[in-house]
Amino acid sequence: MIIKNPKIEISATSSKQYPTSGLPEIVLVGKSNVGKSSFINTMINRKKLARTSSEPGKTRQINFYNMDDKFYFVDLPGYGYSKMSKVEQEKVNHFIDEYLHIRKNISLIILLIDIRHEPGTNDKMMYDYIIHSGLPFLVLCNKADKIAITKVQNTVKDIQKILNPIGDFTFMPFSAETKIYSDDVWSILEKYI
Ligand SMILES: Nc1nc2c(ncn2[C@@H]2O[C@H](COP(=O)(O)OP(=O)(O)OP(=O)(O)O)[C@@H](O)[C@H]2O)c(=O)[nH]1
Ligand SMILES: [Mg+2]
Repeated sequence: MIIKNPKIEISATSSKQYPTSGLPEIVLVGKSNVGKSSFINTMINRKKLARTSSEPGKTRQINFYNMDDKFYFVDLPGYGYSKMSKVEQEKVNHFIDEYLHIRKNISLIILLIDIRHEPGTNDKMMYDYIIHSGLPFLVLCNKADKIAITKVQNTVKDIQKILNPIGDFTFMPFSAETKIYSDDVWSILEKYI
């Protein structure tokens, strides 16, 4: 899919500011620094629409990116940034929970996991939360460019075995850096728009 005019609609700091247009929302979740904001930029071929940083904890608001008035990419703050104070982390977690809990127009959740590491406690909690929500989701193992291409498929399988031993959900590799898997991901996303 080609997005002609992607734009930030609102950087929400409270649920009162969520858009009211009713468009479907594809939401990015994952730990801090895993590449949620980069994912959005890569999918739409823009370098800087969503703010990224090598320092974790960049995204503190809930950013709604309007994609040609067809759907939103929703960029959530990351969880598990160890240098953030406990109080600040609690605030972020509450903000994430609130969005996932009350928002009715979520059409797909994309959970990003770093392909280089086993899913951590926070990832497992988020995965369980998503399963219990009953919402459609997709797991992307990001930063695939950081490991040998010959190891990518097996590493994705290993991550899936930890989170989803039965293997009945979709886990795929991704690289926001090289874009090699973005066509495969678009063909899935199109079903939810
Ligand atoms: N090599 C590589 N680097 C990546 C990839 N995706 C993201 N990065 C880098 O990882 C860092 C964090 O990316 P962000 O997109 O800001 O991560 P985020 O999940 O939005 O982080 P928070 O907003 O802190 O939650 C940046 O330096 C990106 O350039 C990838 O697929 N490959
Ligand atoms: Mg971000």
